[in-house]
Amino acid sequence: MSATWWKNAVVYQIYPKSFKDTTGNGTGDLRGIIEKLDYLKKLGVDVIWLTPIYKSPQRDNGYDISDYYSIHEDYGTMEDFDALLDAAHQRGLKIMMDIVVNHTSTEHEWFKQSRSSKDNPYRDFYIWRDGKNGQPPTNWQSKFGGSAWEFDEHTGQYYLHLFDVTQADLNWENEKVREAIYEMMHFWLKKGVDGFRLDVINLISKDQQFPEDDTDGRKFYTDGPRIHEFLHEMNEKVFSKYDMITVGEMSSTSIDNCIKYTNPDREELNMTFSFHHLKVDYPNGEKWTKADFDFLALKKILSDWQIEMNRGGGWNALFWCNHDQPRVVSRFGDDSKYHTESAKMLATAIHMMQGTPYIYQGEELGMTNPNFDSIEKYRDVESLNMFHILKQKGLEENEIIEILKQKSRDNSRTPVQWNSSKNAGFTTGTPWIDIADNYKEINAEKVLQDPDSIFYHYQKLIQLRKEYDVITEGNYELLLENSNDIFAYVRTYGTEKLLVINNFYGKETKAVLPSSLNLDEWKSEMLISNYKDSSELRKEIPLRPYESIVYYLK
Ligand code: TEU
Repeated sequence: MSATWWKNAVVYQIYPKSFKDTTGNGTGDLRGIIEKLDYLKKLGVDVIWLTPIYKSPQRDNGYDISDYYSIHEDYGTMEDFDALLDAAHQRGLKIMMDIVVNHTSTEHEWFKQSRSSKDNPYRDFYIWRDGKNGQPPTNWQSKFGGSAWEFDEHTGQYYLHLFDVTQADLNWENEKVREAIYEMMHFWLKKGVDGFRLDVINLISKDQQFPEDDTDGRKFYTDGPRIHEFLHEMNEKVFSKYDMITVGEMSSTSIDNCIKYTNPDREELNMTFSFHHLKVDYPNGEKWTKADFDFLALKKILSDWQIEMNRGGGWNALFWCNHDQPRVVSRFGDDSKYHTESAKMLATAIHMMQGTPYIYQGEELGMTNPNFDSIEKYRDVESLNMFHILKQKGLEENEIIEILKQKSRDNSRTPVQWNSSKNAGFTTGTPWIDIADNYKEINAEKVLQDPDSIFYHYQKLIQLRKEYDVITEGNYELLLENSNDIFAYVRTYGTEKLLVINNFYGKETKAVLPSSLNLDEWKSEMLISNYKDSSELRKEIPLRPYESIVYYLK
């Protein structure tokens, strides 16, 4: 296997809490994942990324870790984990762990020690500062709303938490913290896990002046002063010792930094998730408002990342969805009238780009946002915080619910719809969060029986990636840049081309291809489409609602 096997691998993300419950406690578990490995094998993915399964009070569904060395009891035991790892490896599937080291839970032993006194040896494991005239040390804001500093009466200082108040930021300036984290990483790698997804890893280096500005402070810790040094050290001390895959989750980053993170010469990470393309429905940067997406901005952002990352020798992680984002078919497609067509179109649009694709559980079924219509149905800490903050700002409850229906992270956290039986076959108990009520129409049992389903479309896209080098290697060029409904691009690798044409809307349209493509000089073959009788390649291609076609040219 080549050292860069991850370049044509496909990753499947599992959010264990909502995947498959085998005990009837309403929460998914590791045994449930084992049950479904053959299903994933059938889909054709190579790697499974598990969101955090460590011991945790679950304030942020496991992104608040209280012990890196044990498994959260609802998910099972370390024996179950070992069994999962074995069962996955037997099938040639790799397992990627989610590593959360920007912060720990305040229930972590390190924090308990740290909080206990100013001279405790663990005090400097976290970021403690004095207040200013009874106010927090800086105006920095938590990503989940409110100040990023929490006053702790016991020692009269504030600690930093960029996320929930129970997620205290670790002090990466402290070498002992770094050593303790590397040791923990070795523990999991020695067990045999195959890779890491590193949570908000570009936030770990804070500007030690702790300055203020007129925004939320993010520029003082995003891609911070020592970040590349820390990642290089992590690579040297840990990653370089194993054949593994690493992906960094990058909050509000830049292309330049992502090139640095992923250009192999720098020895930091293999690839990065960046989120700019998923902010095209945040008007003026504001997430908490109801808005349509800006299609031209979406094309431009994806294209810039394709072109610039390639030019700089970096590598993208490709994705539409994860456990923090709404369901893609509800967001950029049409989850009612053109459910299947638009779900397949979106899959093609992202899978034919350069990078390593990630499929989020249920995406291959076309799962939708659940449209939860009362606050009691929401579970996510960010959604619940924002509900109160928006209410204080004077919004009516029903207006806020409309926003949450579009933006809440719970949209993608409802249980996987396995079949049409009670609770969608997810659990025999009471699910920890409601199941979307369309599970009788949208479920795994159904898609597996239908050769034209979204599932088999994903399966085909994965197979194509294994067969055609141009998908992994080809240069990217955007076509029809100003089209308001078509997203078309061409990939070129030596004497091969891939032409990818997607109608992003529910109206008929026509792609008029530029003469610079010299279509007469190529032989073309249609590789995949989401309609039975799509047009052959020609200068003008008629497109039906959400029609998506890929041609291979040689
Ligand atoms: O998310 C980091 C992050 O910045 C987001 O995608 C976040 O959900 C968004 O800004 C909220 O508006 C990661 C995890 O994926 C997320 O689930 C965790 O809550 C967060 O880190 C803290 O660990």
